[in-house]
Amino acid sequence: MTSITALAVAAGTPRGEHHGSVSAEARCSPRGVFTWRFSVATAFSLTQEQIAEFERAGMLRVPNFFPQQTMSEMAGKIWTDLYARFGIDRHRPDTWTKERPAQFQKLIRFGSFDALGDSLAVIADALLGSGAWDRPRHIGLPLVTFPTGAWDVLHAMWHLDLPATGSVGKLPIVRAFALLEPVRPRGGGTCYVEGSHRVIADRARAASESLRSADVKGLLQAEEPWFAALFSQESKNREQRFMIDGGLARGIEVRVREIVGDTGDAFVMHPSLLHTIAPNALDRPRLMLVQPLVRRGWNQDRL
Ligand SMILES: O=C(O)CCC(=O)C(=O)O
Repeated sequence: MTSITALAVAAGTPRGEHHGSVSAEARCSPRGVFTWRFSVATAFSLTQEQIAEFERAGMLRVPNFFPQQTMSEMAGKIWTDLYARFGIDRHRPDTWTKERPAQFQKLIRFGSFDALGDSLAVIADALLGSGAWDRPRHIGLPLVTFPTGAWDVLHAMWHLDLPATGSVGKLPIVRAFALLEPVRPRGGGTCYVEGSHRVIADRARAASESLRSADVKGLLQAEEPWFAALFSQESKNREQRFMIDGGLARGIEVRVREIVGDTGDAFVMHPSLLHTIAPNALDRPRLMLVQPLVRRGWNQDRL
């Protein structure tokens, strides 16, 4: 299991509450490289319970972490962009003609989500170590899913963000999600297999090598009946079986969960956690941002 306890202690951040963004300025240089200035040091550290939860599940929800006003302004920018590019109108579901709009580079390069920088720095300090991470070149990739119809636990597109190792050393990255609007069950929130990062680390240790997504899926399919069933289109009663019953793999409890929460919630994900896109069976779009936070020296182009 990857231990982050030492990292959080090493971060040396005073224990206290994070109250969202303080005034941080981000500027975009002509080459598109952001430089940030932080005017207020933010006091935040994870509690022992939060650290234990991150280690156990591979995902940590921090409720009400990002400021509501910032979330609402960023959601507004995405809606404006969707209207300009596709004629998608926030108030007219008949115009929601793209299920998963993408290509938000213009918004990102324009710095539309840079106000998240201060809060993200707090997460990176707590999980990667104070100052031990590289400032992202650009901040915030929108994840938007309009209603797609029926919901189920998908059998396909499960993946890891990075090749997994058996190392219990330092995390190379974490991935942070920001909820710009509430995300309700079956509403398109990313699905993940709670505990899978520990199964995969254990398997990578046995293999004595790092394992890419495809390797991991092949090994789990061959060796672990619960994962073999998850990856099979033939498996029925998927919600009951994978989300309610859960299962065991290499002696570790595993279960599919959705990212579900309220506006301003942060979710932080371990890089070896198996996850996938999800359908959206509700009548509102899923609006989130995702941002990898990268340990200093790690090549960001590998993400
Ligand atoms: O929820 C989504 O759209 C998928 C997110 C994802 O797979 C990722 O960020 O790697």
